[in-house]
Amino acid sequence: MTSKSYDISSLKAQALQFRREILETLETAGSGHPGGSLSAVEIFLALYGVVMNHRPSEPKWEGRDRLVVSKGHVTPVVYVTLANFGYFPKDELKTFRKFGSRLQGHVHHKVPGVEFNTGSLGHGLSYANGVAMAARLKGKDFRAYCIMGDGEIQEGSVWEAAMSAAHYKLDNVCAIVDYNKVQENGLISEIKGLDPLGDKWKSFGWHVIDIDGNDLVALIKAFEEFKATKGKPTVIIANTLKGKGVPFMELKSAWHGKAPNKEQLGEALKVLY
Ligand SMILES: Cc1ncc(C[n+]2csc(CCOP(=O)(O)OP(=O)(O)O)c2C)c(N)n1
Ligand SMILES: [Mg+2]
Repeated sequence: MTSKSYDISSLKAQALQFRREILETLETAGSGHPGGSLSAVEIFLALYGVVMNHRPSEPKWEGRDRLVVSKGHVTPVVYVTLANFGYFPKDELKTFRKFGSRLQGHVHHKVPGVEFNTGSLGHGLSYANGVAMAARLKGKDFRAYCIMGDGEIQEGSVWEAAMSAAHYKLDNVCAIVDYNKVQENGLISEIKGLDPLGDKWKSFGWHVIDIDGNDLVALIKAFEEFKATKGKPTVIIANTLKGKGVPFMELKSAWHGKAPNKEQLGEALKVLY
């Protein structure tokens, strides 16, 4: 099935609203990961709003496309997205990371809409491969999407999975690298550079699409190209900005895993774009 029709100005307004809610959720919790959540807002919005086949009222519907959030620490963007699409009440976001809440710091399958527990980086793509193989074996047309961080793909297990997907010609797998240029403790380019990243994936047998990953139209087009690509898996290298939308958080590893306090939240909401 092709993507749903969409209105770009309402999607952009929704992206801004997601960013606001991510920041508020983090401030209420007092901990969590803003940087890699803010960079990935458009990726999540494109997938849930336009690209994926899914039914919020029936999260386990067999025909659904599966999204594996391999960088499992970005629960603020995952839960804000799922709540906005009706997987659970929005009010529940206030319980994020609180004792007894199902909304914990890393994604968990007990939350409606979450496919697979992650948190230990480097495992999601193997799982997505399994989902894609299951679709093939069952003769179903659902697809597997897997979002990974740029720091995450320094893990060797990612490249083992990349080899497998190409070997089995899993054209129903789409990996998305949130190339936000920053990992936990600094810049990717200074810690362990990835470039030429597209060439690496290409040499592993993947179809490569390199785009501005904060551009909703570019993302939606890229996902269409994935759906039309046969005989090999697709990777979308989504060039984003860690902390996107809050200038004082942008490209700052200090905001990888730190919640804004009340004052910082107020400031962030004032300058948010
Ligand atoms: C196997 C493993 N090693 C280390 C960590 C700790 N850790 C959590 S997030 C993170 C940085 C990930 O960076 P990146 O993939 O670039 O994520 P993003 O920038 O999207 O937040 C690290 C090292 C982990 N969760 N799992
Ligand atoms: Mg990163």
